[in-house]
Amino acid sequence: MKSISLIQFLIEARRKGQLNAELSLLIEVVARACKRIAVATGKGALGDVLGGAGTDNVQGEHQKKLDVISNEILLEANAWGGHLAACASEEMEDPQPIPDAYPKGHHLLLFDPLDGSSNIDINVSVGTIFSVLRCPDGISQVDAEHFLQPGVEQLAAGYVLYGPRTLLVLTFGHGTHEFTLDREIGSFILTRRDIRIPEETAEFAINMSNQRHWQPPMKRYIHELLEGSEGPRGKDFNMRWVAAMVADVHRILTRGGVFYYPLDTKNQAQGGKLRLLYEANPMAFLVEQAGGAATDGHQRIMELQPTGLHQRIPVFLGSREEIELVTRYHQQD
Ligand code: AFP
Repeated sequence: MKSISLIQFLIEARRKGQLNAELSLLIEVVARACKRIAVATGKGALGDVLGGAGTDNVQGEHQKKLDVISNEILLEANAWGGHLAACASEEMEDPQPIPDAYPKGHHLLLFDPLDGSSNIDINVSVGTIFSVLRCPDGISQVDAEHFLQPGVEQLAAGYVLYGPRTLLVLTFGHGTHEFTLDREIGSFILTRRDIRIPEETAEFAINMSNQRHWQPPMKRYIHELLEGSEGPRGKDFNMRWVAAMVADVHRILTRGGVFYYPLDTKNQAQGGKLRLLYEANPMAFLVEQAGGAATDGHQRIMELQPTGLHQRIPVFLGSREEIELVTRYHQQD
């Protein structure tokens, strides 16, 4: 089989008019930065990157050293290329402007530099998630409000999964595609084109320890799944939970399934657990481009109008039939 590198893939997409040179450069730069994050993640104790950084992020969460390192790598890599107007990170309160010394581009980049950071110290998969928006025209100084665009406005989105293999999964609105990092040659190589998520599934991902805190529609839905072949669903379901959204979504993009982080009494005051701009929107874009669905329990995630840079929402995504059912249960409530 002839191997196609990420760069070749992007050049071909440019020739087809699917993306422009600046967006293509942006994706290459993010991919290159993530190779460095993969190296840092892989070193573990040998690189002195395990454990806490001794700081809290904007959400009041304790930062791990690798959260801080990954954030720095992405900021530094994206500062000078001329493809960005500004960046926003889950780890920083305010957007980061491009330094005056460098040319400015037409794009806005949002990222969760290291998703699933509780997995770092136990050597389980973690990831980076990113989303790209167009910067509104005529802006001299980019503010948080310029990032508050609904997910349907995303030009590209993706994640890099640092697991036994380092994988980049990418969309720019023409399907969802997977690239595997060939560590010997240092390039991402196309390994799956046009990923499709099966419409039906018998596998779900949720943190069951929160069950008693859920709202009635969620309790009803999961109760019915757990009744298995003797219940109203008439089949047995399996459960998986990696506690890193990137890994859980990657399983869905590989063999189908659904991922849920519903509203519960613990996260209700914040509106949910997962961040709309750094996690929900990019994952919704990837999942929809692969034929799946993504809602907040009531409506399509990508149509939500963001109200804050660090806004959180409930997330339901994956195989279409299950997402339609769980959404119906919430809408009927
Ligand atoms: P961190 O990156 O702060 O560890 O959070 C990961 C995450 O946002 C998401 O990737 C997981 O699906 C989810 O949290 C796990 O949440 P629980 O720890 O509540 O299971």
